Amino acid sequence: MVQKYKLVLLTLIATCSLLFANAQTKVPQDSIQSKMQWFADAKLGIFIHYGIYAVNGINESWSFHNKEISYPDYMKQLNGFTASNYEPAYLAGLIKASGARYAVITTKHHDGVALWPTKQNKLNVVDASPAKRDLIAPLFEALRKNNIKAGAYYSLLDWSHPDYPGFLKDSARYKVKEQPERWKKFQVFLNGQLNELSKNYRPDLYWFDGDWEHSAEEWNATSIRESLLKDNPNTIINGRLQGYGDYETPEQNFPVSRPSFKWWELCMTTNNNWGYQQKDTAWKTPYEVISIFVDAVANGGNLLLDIGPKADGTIPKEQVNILTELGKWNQRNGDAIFDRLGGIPQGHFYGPTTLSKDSTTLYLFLQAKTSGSVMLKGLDSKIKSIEILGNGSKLPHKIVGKISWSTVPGLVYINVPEKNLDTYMTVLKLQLEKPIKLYRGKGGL
Ligand code: H79
Repeated sequence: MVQKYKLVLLTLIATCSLLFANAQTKVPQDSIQSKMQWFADAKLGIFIHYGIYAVNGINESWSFHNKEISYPDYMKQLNGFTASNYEPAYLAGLIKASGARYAVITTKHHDGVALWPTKQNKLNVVDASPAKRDLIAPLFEALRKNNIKAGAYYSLLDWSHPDYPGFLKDSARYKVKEQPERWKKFQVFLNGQLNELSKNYRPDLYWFDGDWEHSAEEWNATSIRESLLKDNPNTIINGRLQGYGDYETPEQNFPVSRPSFKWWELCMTTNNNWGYQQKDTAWKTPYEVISIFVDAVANGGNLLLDIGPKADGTIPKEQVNILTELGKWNQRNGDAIFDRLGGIPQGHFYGPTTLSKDSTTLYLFLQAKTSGSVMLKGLDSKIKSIEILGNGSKLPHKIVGKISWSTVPGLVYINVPEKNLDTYMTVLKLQLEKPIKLYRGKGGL
């Protein structure tokens, strides 16, 4: 019995990762090129998982769904959700200081608790918690004052709604096919909430989640997309709308080979959980976050880095530290990141790289505290100058093994001194004479 259950779970997980890996957008990429430009240039976003789950410090929504806590006990957390120290201006300042250009907050997670005064039901922190106020409007305002794009995470599935089929992991309220009218009622609710978000908050980006419980037809994904774009033609929709989003969203899993998607974003926690959990002390170090960030950008993607405020709205000090250190690194090295392109293919340099849009500048990222002679293969462009980006010190280079009668370029060796290395990750800026040309052959003549 246990074996059988395990098999079902494994199959589910395999299907799920396949779903994420193969999610192919049905949106023609050329048609959205111009509205996607800020997103492509932004590179860093901050994800905010704020909700009643921070009161007990338990898994957001999944804890009752997976029956680690009863539904009534989970909902009792509403009484402890004060948001008494929630300071949107401070939060926006912290996000700004990290270097991020967009932020995405959970307006409603799978538990159905809205952080804005929705008129569709009473399950929102204004009507049902001591917070008693809209938490979305002041944050969006503070973000926009700082020129940061404001995104709304919204769970399509709602395990609290009486007309939503799914509830606990092993039970459902009903089947859509058997009670289509009841499903229609839920859709009216869902569209009502989206209409409120769209009209009153005008998100620059929608970050849907939970689409996997129903098909594109059942969600009426095309009509959701159409109506959001009718209100704001430039809004961006993430890839979790059963094929009708604009970009892909790998979650917690790091690509090894470069994803073929035109736009993608890795969403990742700073410890092992999305929301605040006191017992989770598995913090990633600033170096780890920075190197993961660089890796995503070098592979043509963005990083959406998560923080989970405590129930009162304060940000755990470890997360403040990560954002601050990341921001200081961006101050020194952001020229190699923001508004740039993913780098050259793997094999030329043993580390991540990025390129300027005109491809006359190549940036090389040195792992850990690399010093000494680093090598670049197959560069068929003349180098004008090389400097350490963070401090401007110029570095000489040497071309090794160039055979006069061969078209194969020589190897470039750059001597990186031990002094002047960045605290976390050093960047070399190579100014080329012309747009980059690479040799990608197998040697020989
Ligand atoms: O909000 C955070 C998480 O709560 C939420 N997304 C981030 C941003 C999230 N957690 N897990 N998931 C999304 C995807 C979960 C997929 C799985 Fe499954 C659940 C894999 C196995 C069980 C869904 C159900 C797909 C297959 C079965």
